Amino acid sequence: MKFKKWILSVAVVASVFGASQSAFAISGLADDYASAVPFALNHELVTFIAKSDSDWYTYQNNTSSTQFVVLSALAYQYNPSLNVDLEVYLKSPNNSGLVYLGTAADSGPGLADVYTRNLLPGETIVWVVNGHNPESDIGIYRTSVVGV
Ligand SMILES: [Ca+2]
Ligand SMILES: [Ca+2]
Repeated sequence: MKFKKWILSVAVVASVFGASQSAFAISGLADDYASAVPFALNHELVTFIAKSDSDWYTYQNNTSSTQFVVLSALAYQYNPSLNVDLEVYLKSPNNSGLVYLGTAADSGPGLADVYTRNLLPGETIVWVVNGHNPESDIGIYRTSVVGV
């Protein structure tokens, strides 16, 4: 069941975006939680990871229902020389601290790292995109949060 859901998630990530939004950031933007970029559901961003860079993003479930969300990060246009990783945290409504949830399994260069979770009403999921090798994984990537 869990595996099936994961397969579904990947299919959704692959199909949901007709036209992606584009914004080219530079190192120094969204480098920590305080400057994290807030996402709406079913939003994708194309941006740049610099040397030793990390980019922080957040999505809050503002609805009254639990949402199953799929986070992903991958090299733009499947560039096989770029491997980005996805680290995930949770902020609950009555706790200001971040709880580390885990790092998505590494799919390797050019491929999507995917993380899924049921997000309760009010919860905020926080994800960080890093170069797999911070010294050499530099380039354009895409990241998204999709509700299934
Ligand atoms: Ca950054
Ligand atoms: Ca990776």
